[in-house]
Amino acid sequence: MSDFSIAEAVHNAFENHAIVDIHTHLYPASMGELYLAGPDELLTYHYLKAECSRMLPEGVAVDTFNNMPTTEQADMIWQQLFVGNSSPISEAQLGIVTVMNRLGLNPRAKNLSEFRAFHKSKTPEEYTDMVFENAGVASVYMTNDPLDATEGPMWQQGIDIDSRFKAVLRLDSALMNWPAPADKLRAMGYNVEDCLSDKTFAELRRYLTDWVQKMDARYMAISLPPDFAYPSEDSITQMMGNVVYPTAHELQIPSAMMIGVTRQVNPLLKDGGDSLGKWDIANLERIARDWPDVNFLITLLSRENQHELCVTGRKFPNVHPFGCWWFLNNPSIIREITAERLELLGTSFVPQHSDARILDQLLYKWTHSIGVIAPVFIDKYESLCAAGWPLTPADIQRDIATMFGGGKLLD
Ligand code: FIX
Ligand code: ZN
Repeated sequence: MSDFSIAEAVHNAFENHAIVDIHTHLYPASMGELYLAGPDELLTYHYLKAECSRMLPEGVAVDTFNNMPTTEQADMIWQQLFVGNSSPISEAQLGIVTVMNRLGLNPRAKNLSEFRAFHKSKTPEEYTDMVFENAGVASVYMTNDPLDATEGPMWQQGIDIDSRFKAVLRLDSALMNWPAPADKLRAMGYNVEDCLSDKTFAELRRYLTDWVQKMDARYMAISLPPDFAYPSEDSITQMMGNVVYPTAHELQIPSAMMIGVTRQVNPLLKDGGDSLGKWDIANLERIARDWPDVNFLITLLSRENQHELCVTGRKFPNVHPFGCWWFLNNPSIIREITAERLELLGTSFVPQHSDARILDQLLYKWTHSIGVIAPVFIDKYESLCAAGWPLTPADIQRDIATMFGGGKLLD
């Protein structure tokens, strides 16, 4: 047995450590319309839009609701999912309640006027400082896309980025559904061809290299469908094998693959219309084997892929599981995934990322995750002591700081 309270030491370790959040869709205030915060953006998060699409007032059609102006949509979501006649008990609904409580607001308010007034009372910079401080977050990794019509010009013109926001080069828009992206890339000066030629691959490698350097991107990321196969003649596989993995190897930065998303299964729900599927993890075995010097950050969207991802991590040291992504970011599943990862991988993984899109979400996504993850760590440390290991609070602080500080690959 230990001569100190393990539970207290674990809670202190989280209290004393400011989190590095390695995957989000957050942007600093300097990025203008990309910076999203406050009640209207929070309430119209696509998780809540999807849930409200199931509980609309009589006579309101799903596509009518999903096409409403943001403020009107936020008011309807507030009435249907919070004021209405059922408890806000889903994870996304609970999240809003947590955010409002942490901001000192009344979650049973009849409307959003108090929250809107509170949000308006602070500048974006003040709001950012308050949320980072209150959430215990040190830094967040963004999702950056040079081909995005709003974001691309910001980088071209030069922009000041708050040092708490780290860049990540996102590749979906440049590599998926080839040759759809070709015109945009040519307009940026990359002489790609519509066919998958060596010239196209070379120009795309130049695009990746240029933009990793321009953004000081810490890794490259792409989301891939459950039928992504390697090897294969599919264009996306050709892109990964001839462009992404060689560039990751040359620049010595991780390649993050987020696999299992089926985009727009219901387009009526817009950004809430994506779903999931199970991936054949034998593809990862082949990728990791073919590219032993590339570090792969991997998060999979299907619960059924999680145990085999842990086993694949045991077989390939360059496979780095991270986070409980999207439909897995729910307490019952976070608990299960974290336990099996500790049992199979020890501390060699990154337990969680927030995937936050709206700044205020940091206030609930981390509170809820740590509330579930901490007891799993407490249980494992108690087993370690029972096995006879003379554990110290410093050991626990070190482990938490590493695993929630970006892991071995990121800082
Ligand atoms: O591909 C991604 O980065 C996903 O996380 C998003 O597309 C998704 O909408 C999301 O934010 C899930 O939490
Ligand atoms: Zn994401």
